[in-house]
Amino acid sequence: MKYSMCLSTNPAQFEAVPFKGDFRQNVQKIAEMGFDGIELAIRDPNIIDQDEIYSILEIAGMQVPAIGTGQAWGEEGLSFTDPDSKIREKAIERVLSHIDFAARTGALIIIGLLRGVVKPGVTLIDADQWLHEAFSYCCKKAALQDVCIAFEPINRYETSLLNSVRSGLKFIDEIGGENLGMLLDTFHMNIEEPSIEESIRIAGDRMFHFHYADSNRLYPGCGHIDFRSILKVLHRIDYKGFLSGEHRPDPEPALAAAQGLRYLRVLEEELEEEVVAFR
Ligand code: LER
Ligand code: MN
Repeated sequence: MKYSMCLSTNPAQFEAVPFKGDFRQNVQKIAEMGFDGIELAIRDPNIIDQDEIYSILEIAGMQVPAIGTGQAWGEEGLSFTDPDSKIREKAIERVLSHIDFAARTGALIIIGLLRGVVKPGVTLIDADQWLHEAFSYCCKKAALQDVCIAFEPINRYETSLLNSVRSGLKFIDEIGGENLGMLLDTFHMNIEEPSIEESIRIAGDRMFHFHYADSNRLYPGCGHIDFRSILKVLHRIDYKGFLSGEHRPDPEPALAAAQGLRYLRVLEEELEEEVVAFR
């Protein structure tokens, strides 16, 4: 499997991004740990030096599998389902402003928290319509530059819209388009799915990206999620994307990232040995 680690280009309140702060130094650290890539969390592509970021990543030999957009919700309250049409428009514009840099880095664009929540006074019918319109529009624009979008089901405590993998799959089927797929996150699936393995199987090749964290959102091995059986299913469905670490930075970012990566790689080695022994 290919592994990446989440890194924010700007300060952010969201706790499950292990790396924030000095960008160059963090890229260096993540590369030295043996990750294959870096998932960037970018609040606003217009406030970062895209050329500098691109060159730091290129020099470090780090691929960029995905760009997270959730900080526009977390830091600025932008969303596709806000009752204020200006806020909805701003949220759509923000996604469109990610497309050029995503195309340049070969990254897909994650839309998770940016869907928003059903706010008081808004009907589910309205929220659903706004969501469909926003996704259809963003996906069409992204397709013009061969950029993919990954929709992330998020647990019920963070949003009232589209919590389960099944509801997410139905949603992306309604929108349609080759460039729209799913992002599955073990932390959310542990809360919402009857069986994480079965949900991964159902998503199959519609799964474009994957977030890992344990049940307590610490690095893998700290909670009760069965990563061995998850890795088995990922191998079985021949998942070719990245597994991206989106977990809390405890006890310390570099230690957490390195331990999580090591835990998953050891499990993969053990599974490989099992296959060899079985032959
Ligand atoms: C939020 O909990 C999350 O998992 C992020 O990936 C959302 O964009
Ligand atoms: Mn996630």
